[in-house]
Amino acid sequence: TPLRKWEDVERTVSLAAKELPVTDMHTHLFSADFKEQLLWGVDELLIYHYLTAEYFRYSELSYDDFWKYSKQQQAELIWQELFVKRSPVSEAASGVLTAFRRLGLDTSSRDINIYREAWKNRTASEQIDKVLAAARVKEVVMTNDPLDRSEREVWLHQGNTDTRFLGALRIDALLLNWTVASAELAAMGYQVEGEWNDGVSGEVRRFLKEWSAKVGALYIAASLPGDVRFGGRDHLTAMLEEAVIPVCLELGLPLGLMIGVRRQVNPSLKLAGDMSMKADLQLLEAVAVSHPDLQLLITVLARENQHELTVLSRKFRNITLFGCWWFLHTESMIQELTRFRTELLGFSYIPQHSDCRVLEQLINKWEHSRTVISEVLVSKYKRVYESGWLLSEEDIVRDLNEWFGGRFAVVRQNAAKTKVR
Ligand code: REL
Ligand code: ZN
Repeated sequence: TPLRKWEDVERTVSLAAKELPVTDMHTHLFSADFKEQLLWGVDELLIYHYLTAEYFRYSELSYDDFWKYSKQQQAELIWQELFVKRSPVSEAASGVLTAFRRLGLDTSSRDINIYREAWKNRTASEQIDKVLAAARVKEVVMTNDPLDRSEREVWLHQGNTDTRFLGALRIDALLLNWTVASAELAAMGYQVEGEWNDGVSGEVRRFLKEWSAKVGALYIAASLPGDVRFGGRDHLTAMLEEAVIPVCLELGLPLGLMIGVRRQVNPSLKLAGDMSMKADLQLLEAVAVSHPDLQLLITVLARENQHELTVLSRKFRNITLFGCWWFLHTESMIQELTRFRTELLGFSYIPQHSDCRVLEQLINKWEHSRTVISEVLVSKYKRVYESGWLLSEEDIVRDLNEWFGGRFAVVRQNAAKTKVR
């Protein structure tokens, strides 16, 4: 039934955007099977690398001294600097409060121990249930790197038993650090020593197939710096052409590329020391045009590349852009990006992923994003409504579902068409 009153359209959108379940297609979270690799709780929230970086804007402590402290002590220092000495207004700091509040904590206290106390007796599994329910996240895609020994151990034993957590095979080292990757592959029993040749690429393909199966990968992915190019006689091109792309096509999996990170501009900041850089989208264009059957899930980190990527997506139906990544995951950037992406692509993209590293962040990252997505959609519907087009609740739910998981599923279905049985 059509909603005749504009107020009803507005209300329906805002309710549906709040309530509809989402698939979070890129996170750094793990299921409880991964034990301490699943980060959750008050101290982990506070030492999130986004907040560590903000802490050093104020603190005069040396980096070395900070890193010598325990996680609890680091969390206390950050709490003091970012929540007590001044108000927590940044995206990352205010996000902590959103998560606390939605999980039922009384956020009027400035005493960190009150918050710690509240979750003291929780188990990881209980917290996962509470968080997924509060965030209305139905599926969480992990980032799975078999070259990481502690993660590999889990996969070699019980693996992941929680069906709400899904796998994605991460291959940064294969593309960017072959010295390290080949040593690790050799340690796992793959014959990759010596020159790059057909035998070596065959072994890499075997690794990719075996481990995609083991982690139940929905896609294969990597983050790349902005200056890598495709098509020359370099390692990255050979790895993509001879191993990664053929395996994606054979298994029917999309390739995810996250482009535009400059790692470790300040190594003293550790995980917080990475920077964004403007990317040369030649790589993406060249891969898209030479492999029309390969589905590409793409996000770029530089704001300067956003318009170009959106336009490029219109040219290639095998490119699906996703998310407002990292430094773009802020209220104003999500607003800007979602607005013009919708203007150029309608519903044919994935507006957001969370990139969470700490479980409870699913709540704030999705709540803040849902609000912006809802505002943008309302403003776009407004024009349609004023042209006399009537929207029903079913239309609204259908449209939002396409953004909240439908598009991601379509990309995977399209990728599966090349699967060799
Ligand atoms: O997947 C990636 O490469 C990045 O998202 C991460 O490296 C980054 O540290 C993450 O926490 C950003 O949100
Ligand atoms: Zn990430």
